[in-house]
Amino acid sequence: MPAYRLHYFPESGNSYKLALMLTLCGQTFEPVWTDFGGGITRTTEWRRSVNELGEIPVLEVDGERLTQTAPILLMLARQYGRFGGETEAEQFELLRWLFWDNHKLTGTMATYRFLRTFTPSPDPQVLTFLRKRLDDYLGILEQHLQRQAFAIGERATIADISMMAYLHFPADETGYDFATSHPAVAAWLLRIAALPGWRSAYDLLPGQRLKHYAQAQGISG
Ligand SMILES: N[C@@H](CCC(=O)N[C@@H](CS)C(=O)NCC(=O)O)C(=O)O
Repeated sequence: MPAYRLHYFPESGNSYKLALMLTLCGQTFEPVWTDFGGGITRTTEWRRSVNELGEIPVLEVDGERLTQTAPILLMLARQYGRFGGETEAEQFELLRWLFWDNHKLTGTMATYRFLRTFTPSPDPQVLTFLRKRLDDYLGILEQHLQRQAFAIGERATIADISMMAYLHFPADETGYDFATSHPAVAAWLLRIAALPGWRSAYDLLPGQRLKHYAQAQGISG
């Protein structure tokens, strides 16, 4: 059984992707809380000793440090024979949604939520720009999920785990009430939450949290 150590911070949906995948595959990991808010991932020392890319999460597997959630999810899916593609066509679909998620959906939602919720005075024009792009991506996902239960068909895969991670956070963090704005996305989030062993990010990733500014500022959408 490999020994996993996950370098994370609780608000990191990217960390949650790996924590959830390991959990759904029946694995445990040692949580390594990282002071992202304090700027440690920007230091030369952290980049030299933990991740040259300056990013959380980092998954240590028997002491080997791995980064970038998409290839890690693909590796875990292969190793545990869970949530992967079973044919070449499914594998292609997985990669297609994982790339789209990293580039568009997660890439934009992570930045939007961080600015909106966890920084003291976000630039409204930047928020408006990001929100417009996010509305477009969420619309694309909504249409897709009106046609099928999960990202690549009728069963959950790592594409769903990757895409749902940032969308499952509370509405006062994401700025979206999906049940109202994107009902197919909301129903899909419930289907994923019904998977045996599913747990939320704040349940799986404990420790000191970032300051939540949006509540105090009364930011809505
Ligand atoms: N594509 C990367 C994204 C990782 C990422 O952007 N992580 C965030 C925290 S959740 C980060 O460390 N951002 C630092 C930065 O962008 O400077 C992955 O899937 O692992």
